Amino acid sequence: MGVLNVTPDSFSDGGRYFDAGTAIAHGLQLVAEGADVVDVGGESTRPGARPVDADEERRRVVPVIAALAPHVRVSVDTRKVAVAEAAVDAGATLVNDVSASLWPVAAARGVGWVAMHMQGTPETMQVRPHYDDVVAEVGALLAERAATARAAGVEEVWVDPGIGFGKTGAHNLALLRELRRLAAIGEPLLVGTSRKGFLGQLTGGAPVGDRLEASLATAVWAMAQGAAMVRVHDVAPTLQAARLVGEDVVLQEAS
Ligand code: HH2
Repeated sequence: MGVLNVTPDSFSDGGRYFDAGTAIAHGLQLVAEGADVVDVGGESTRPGARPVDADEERRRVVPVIAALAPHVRVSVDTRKVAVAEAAVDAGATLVNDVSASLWPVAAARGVGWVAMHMQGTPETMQVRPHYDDVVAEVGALLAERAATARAAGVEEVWVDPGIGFGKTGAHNLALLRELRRLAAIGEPLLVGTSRKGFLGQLTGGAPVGDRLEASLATAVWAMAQGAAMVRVHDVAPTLQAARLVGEDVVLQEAS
């Protein structure tokens, strides 16, 4: 899943693809690099981000989704019913929902749904994240939401631990270490580590533009631990790294 942020303020690429034409061109580039899904978002959910008005968010994402949908599967990264509905009308077939609350839209429109775990809201989620057992608590919430969505008639449900969403570095690492427990929920697992802050902490303070290696390592780790999809900014390098590890053929040829 390639990330396409049509925002002025996303943490790693804010402002780069804010113009619709530039965003569409970048989306097509992600497709050329091999993305199976392009995830279009019009509201940053980085720590401390201010919510965006629904009309403004819709205005940002709809033209981009409409232009990309004939070329690739498009997901919409939103927390808002109105935006999700407009995105589906424009051609999106997957609702990527960091609030894990929009399953009724997916059920009503017959599209897929990603339930992502977040503690709190982006504005305050990193203030003092707390869990007694982060893996158990995240897993329980995701399992409960997935079951609710299935009961409501959603036929395609993904679960995502929400790396960095109300989690300390230690929480993120515990979740990554035990992804297999989340895969055992029985729904396909999506994981997003790309360029995130905890990778900066782990690499001795690498700035956001210097986290490719850490992003690749964690993406490959996630796939090896059962993730069915990873959400990344750098599609071509991720695909190359994934193929190297995933295809026995390549390793056999090299040995
Ligand atoms: N991470 C971000 C946004 N959406 N969706 C899912 N399912 N999983 C994630 O880990 C996830 C997500 C944050 O990354 P980004 O979109 O690059 O930044 P911003 O929120 O600042 O736009």
